[in-house]
Amino acid sequence: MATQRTFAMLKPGVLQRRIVGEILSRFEQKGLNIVALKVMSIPALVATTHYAEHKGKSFYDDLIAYIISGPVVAMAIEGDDAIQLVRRMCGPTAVCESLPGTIRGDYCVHTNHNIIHSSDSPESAARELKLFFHPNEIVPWVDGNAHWY
Ligand code: FUP
Repeated sequence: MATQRTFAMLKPGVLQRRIVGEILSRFEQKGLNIVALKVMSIPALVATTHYAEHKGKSFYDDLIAYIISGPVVAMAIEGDDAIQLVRRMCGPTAVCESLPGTIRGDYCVHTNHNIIHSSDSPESAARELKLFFHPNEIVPWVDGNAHWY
């Protein structure tokens, strides 16, 4: 197991639904460390950079419009194998494939509003953390109970 840092983002609507705390609790209870956290409106340039791989796809314009339509909660999460672990906790992109017990499986029914993003590889994590956070906004910390999880 290697300690990794990943990027995750609660999408527009999560703040309004007042379920931010519930979702953050899942990461805390799992034993992962939240090392950066902020509420922000995504600038259009950041949105198009973040989702550049989808440019030209049928859902792209709606995706950009949605992601800049309201505030998001951006975070950096650290822990052993954090990138794959957080992806698994989120569930698959298509909500109909997201099992109960996953965040997408428990909190949404529409794939285009699938409430959370998380990085899918070490390369994506590095790129996305740099896009959303200034280095001094990421504050690693040590959990004295880490060996119990
Ligand atoms: P993910 O890595 O799980 O966030 O998924 P993708 O990068 O493939 O997709 C990014 C976002 O585009 C999804 F979260 C939702 C949206 N999307 C659609 O609306 N329709 C699709 O068919 C695929 C993705």
